[in-house]
Amino acid sequence: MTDSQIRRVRVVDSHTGGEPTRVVIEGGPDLGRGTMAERRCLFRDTFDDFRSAVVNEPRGSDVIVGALLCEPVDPANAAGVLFFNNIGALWMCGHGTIGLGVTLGHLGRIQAGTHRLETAVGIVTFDYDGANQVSLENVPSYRFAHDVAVDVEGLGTVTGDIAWGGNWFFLVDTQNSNNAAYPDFSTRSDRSGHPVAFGIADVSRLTNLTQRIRQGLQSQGITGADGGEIDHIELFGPAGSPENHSRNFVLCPGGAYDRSPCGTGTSAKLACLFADGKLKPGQVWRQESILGSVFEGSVRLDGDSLIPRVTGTAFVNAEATLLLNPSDPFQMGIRG
Ligand code: PYC
Repeated sequence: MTDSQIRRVRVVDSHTGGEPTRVVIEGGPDLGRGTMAERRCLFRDTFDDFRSAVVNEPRGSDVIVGALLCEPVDPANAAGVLFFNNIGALWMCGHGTIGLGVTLGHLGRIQAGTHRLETAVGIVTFDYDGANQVSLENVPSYRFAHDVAVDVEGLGTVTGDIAWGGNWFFLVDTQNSNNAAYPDFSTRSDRSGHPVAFGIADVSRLTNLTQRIRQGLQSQGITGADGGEIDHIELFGPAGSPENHSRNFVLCPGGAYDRSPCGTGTSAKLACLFADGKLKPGQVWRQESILGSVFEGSVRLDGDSLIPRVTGTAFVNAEATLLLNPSDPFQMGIRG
């Protein structure tokens, strides 16, 4: 094997509230100059090997979200981006947008200020503070269905909302009157008597539970608009810190849980709170992840569209060159 036969892919890794993002800055496939939605189809259908090589083991792990940096269609925009994970292409990714903003700043490709990003679901605007903080204005988000009952194997009937926040979510308030009776959703009390929802020790139990909720949705034909597959499940319970409003646990499509509060999931939550009259435009919602990391959210109205704003911080933690060696049987990653 000569050195010239080894493909080199340059990446920058970061994490946003504990959730990793791997931005491909060089060596990715040529997807042409179509829209990001068109390039997403091409990427999904033709370059799945490349996706797996970047995020899957042995180089990556189930939790890494990849972000392929693309030339934007409109040169006035900062970049185009396609997000992907251990099983396929994502539509949008909030923590990944925060990670990408900080990565572009780290690379000197953007300065502090407001920037526009082309994604597969539309333009996302973000404010970058020049260091580690990004506030993104997501695509319009909305609640699609309220109080949807799903039969869950080994549990019973769970009630939740279906909402779009750039991906499809099923959102379960573990404390509402339909769900709170299940021991799986019971809270504990900390030393001061404050109710504590789930924590890191509950991850395998909650992963199993949310996977069963997802299976229930699939087998009962419950979807988002236009048959959109609901591939993210989000549980909510009391926050660990009195400064925050809620804690979540988010199951991602490939079976990993989101270490951050999930940017698209927080957007979906904001849309549900707004629909319930519990959040007014400009009011702040502090969403905690299962690790305790926080996104601050709010909404504004643009005509009839609800635009979520999500603020979080990210830290760059590696710059690397991936080597794809044709003689390595796992050069393209391990696929399930
Ligand atoms: O932050 O939107 C998000 C996200 C989606 C999947 C993992 N993180």
